[in-house]
Amino acid sequence: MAKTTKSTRVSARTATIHDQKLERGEGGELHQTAAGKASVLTTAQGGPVSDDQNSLKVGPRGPTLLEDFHFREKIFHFDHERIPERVVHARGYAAHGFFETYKSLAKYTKADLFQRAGEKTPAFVRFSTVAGSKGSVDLARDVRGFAVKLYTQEGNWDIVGNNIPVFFIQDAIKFPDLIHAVKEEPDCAFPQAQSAHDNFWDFISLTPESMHMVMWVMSDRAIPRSFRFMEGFGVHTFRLVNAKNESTFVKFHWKPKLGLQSVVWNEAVKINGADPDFHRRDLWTAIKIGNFPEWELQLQLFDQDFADAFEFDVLDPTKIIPEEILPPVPVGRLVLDRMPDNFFAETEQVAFMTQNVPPGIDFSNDPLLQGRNFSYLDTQLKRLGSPNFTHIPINAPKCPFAHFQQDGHMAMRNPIGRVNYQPNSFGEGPRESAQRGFTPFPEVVEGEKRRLRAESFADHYSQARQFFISQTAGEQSHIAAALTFELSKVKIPAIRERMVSHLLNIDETLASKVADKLGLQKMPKPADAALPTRQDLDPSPALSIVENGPERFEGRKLGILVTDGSDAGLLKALKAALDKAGATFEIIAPKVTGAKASDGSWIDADQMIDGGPSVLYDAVALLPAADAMEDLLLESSARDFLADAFAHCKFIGYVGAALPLFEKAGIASDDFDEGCISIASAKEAKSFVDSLAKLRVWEREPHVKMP
Ligand code: HDD
Repeated sequence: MAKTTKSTRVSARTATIHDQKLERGEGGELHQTAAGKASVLTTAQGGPVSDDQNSLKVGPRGPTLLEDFHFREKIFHFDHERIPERVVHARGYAAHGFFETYKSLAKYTKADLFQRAGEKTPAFVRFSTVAGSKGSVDLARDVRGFAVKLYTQEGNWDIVGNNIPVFFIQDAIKFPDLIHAVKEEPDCAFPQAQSAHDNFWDFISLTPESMHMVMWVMSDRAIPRSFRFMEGFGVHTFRLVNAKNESTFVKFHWKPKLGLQSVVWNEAVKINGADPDFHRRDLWTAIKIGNFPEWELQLQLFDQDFADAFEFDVLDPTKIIPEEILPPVPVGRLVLDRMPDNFFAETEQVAFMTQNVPPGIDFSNDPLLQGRNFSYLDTQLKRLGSPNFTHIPINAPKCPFAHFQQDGHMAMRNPIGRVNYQPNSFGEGPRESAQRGFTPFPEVVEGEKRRLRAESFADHYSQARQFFISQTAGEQSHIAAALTFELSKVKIPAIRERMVSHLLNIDETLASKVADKLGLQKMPKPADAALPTRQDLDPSPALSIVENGPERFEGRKLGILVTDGSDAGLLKALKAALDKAGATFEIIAPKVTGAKASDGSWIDADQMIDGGPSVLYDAVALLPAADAMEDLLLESSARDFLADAFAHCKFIGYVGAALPLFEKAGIASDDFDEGCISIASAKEAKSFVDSLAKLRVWEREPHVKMP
């Protein structure tokens, strides 16, 4: 007996090192100390645990005993840690914040959150990609989900939108087909998080209604630089309903305060390798350092007369109302200022549902929206496993609530007392309120019960063309390149040709470019169209990313490459200018510990050159010392750092000593343009930072021939 006790103690000591602990020093650095005081580890039942390193065995070498309830509870719980990932939008990242109303909208809606200027409503927002699994990469070419939960005083309101204002299909009954087609092919189970494969383009090329959305998805909108720099859209037409029961149609738009920005495809591919968590790290870091992302809620408001006169059906989710025709009105701002304490508890378990609307917000008859209103409730039951998913704190309303729903798996709160029904004559429990309760807008509807698509939904190409002609020349070339890339991954030539036949109905030059790049022997006939493409729709500048960029470099990040001997004064000036612009930076050095500056001070590095390629930054500055160049020129990652920054049309600040690196990167002095800026003094460092607001030197693009 004594022998067993002794061996158990010995193995506990050898299995793990208990007496070490990392603590923060005065400068915030972590270093190792002896263990501090910790609370006592318990089982889920609250029982204190004596040994969490060794299962209960007979003798030191087993067998293990079934009576070890702590071991069994621990493993049982681990075995059940996973829940089904979302069938779409599985990969997501969320943050808490608030929505602040600018001024009362009582004229249009009785929704409580819009009644008082300055009213703050708690918010939780989840951004996502659509096609990939939970563990896929952030920079997939894909739509981004933009789901907003507002905890209003009259119940939760979910605006479950995307960063694109239209959708692939007009009727929810097609959603399973669309998603089956875009996800991994079912026999081989690849490609992951990519639309570049036969099944997707087969479905799309057989679904002309998707053409407008295809233009958006092939544009740089599908590879945003950050969640913080993208728009969000409610997509459908909804209704606002006021206290007099009058209805106004509405479309919801979230406009990022810091302007729009995307990356280029070649960059996206490299970011996915260098930092698959690029978007979530960006949001996490921005919020942690107090750069709270902000969007303005803007509404497109219109009445039935406008809807009747507008050239497309406002119930068709493949159409927009151009902002130049119906300017959106700012009504409030959304600020994200806190990360969830735990990813699973909040980001994973949050349940968004289009049917969550407070009194004063109502649906339209958009057939996609009507179908979504069924799907979201259903999917939460599957995913979260119980009708009591509203008991999970992230899903619970923050306003008072009372109902008689009871029991079921994992019930956290049941009605208290005898009465669990109404009406009752005990005078207990909640009752309906005709004044406060949700009442649908009393729209009169009639018609034959049939499976039909409205004639007014039949034009599939005019707005696709309008989107295309609203882009800058560079943006148009990105769309052509994206289509070519995607279709080059399609193995069946007939599918490629079918797609080109649709492009012919959108823009002939675009179709020719894609056909040429794909090596099509002869041009197919244009696809049959129910209606001819309208050539008279004006371009809408609001649809271009480049035209809607930021005014400053604010919220962006400069990558600064240093070596031993880098000019300390220049670095200081650069940092000060960035700080003033509201921008951040990372230091990249040959060694991750950092480098010794010209004045002997130490420069802490954030990244080693291999770990900090220039694709992770919005612009770069090269501050190497002449003495360090011989070694730096041997580093292929230093060469790539510059070559990529140049090819991706980024601004490059440099000191004279860095010039040999340009040569090594294949950039001749003749290639230098307005984006290659010498920074020899503090003054020049400041003007370099001022020029960064433009973000990219697109004029360079035709010369670097990016794909
Ligand atoms: Fe959906 C999730 C956005 C059409 C069925 N959808 C989901 C999410 C977003 C959207 C942002 C993720 C929410 C989160 O972060 O948890 N979906 C859209 C938009 C659509 C759209 C903007 C078109 C305008 N969706 C759509 C249709 C259906 C669904 C037509 C089904 C008929 N969507 C779902 C779903 C999901 C979902 C299966 C998966 C996980 C979830 O709901 O909670 O119910």
